[in-house]
Amino acid sequence: MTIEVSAFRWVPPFAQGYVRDLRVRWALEEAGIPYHAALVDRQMCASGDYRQWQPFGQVPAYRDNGVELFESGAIVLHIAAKSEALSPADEAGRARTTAWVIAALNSIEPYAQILIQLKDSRIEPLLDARLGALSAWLEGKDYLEGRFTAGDLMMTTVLRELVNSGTLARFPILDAYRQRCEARPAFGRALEAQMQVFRDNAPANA
Ligand SMILES: N[C@@H](CCC(=O)N[C@@H](CS)C(=O)NCC(=O)O)C(=O)O
Repeated sequence: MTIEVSAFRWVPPFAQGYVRDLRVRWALEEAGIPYHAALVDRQMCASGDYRQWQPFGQVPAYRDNGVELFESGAIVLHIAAKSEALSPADEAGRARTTAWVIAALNSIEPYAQILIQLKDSRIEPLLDARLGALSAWLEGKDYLEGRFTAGDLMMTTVLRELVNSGTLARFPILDAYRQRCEARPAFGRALEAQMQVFRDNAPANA
């Protein structure tokens, strides 16, 4: 079967280009694996059927021949296990890739989300400390581990959420890293695929 990835049929402009199916689309594009976007709306996400696929009623959810999954990090790691475009094949390299995917989701994203969603500036010193440490790690490197991996993919999707607030501009090494990763053709194809869905399904009054 063709891999299926759930994605919103439409979201307001501020969220377009940031919905987390982008992570999965990008991973599949890097791996050169075709997929089908299963478009959903809020009502469908609330249904019992969809919650059997994604227990929180969110996107993305994923299915292939053998596996049904939710959580973008788990999905991206699953795809990375299929493709050396996303992870070295050796055990040590795979483990480092996993560590950076989790670092993006667990050590950076929660702080970024508090700033973005709750607009709580009390988080700024904590977020800045994490971004400063990441910047020190990346100094003189193109990628987190010397080559592009799923860890860079996930980290980029987290960092790009900090552009509009001006936060990332204060960390030039991170901003240059984000732009380097976003310049990858696979990212461009993934972003365009998400945006095309929103253009095709824009409500008349949007
Ligand atoms: N931890 C989840 C988060 C997924 C998530 O937040 N999805 C958003 C879109 S970017 C969503 O579906 N929001 C609607 C909702 O939470 O009801 C993942 O990484 O897959």
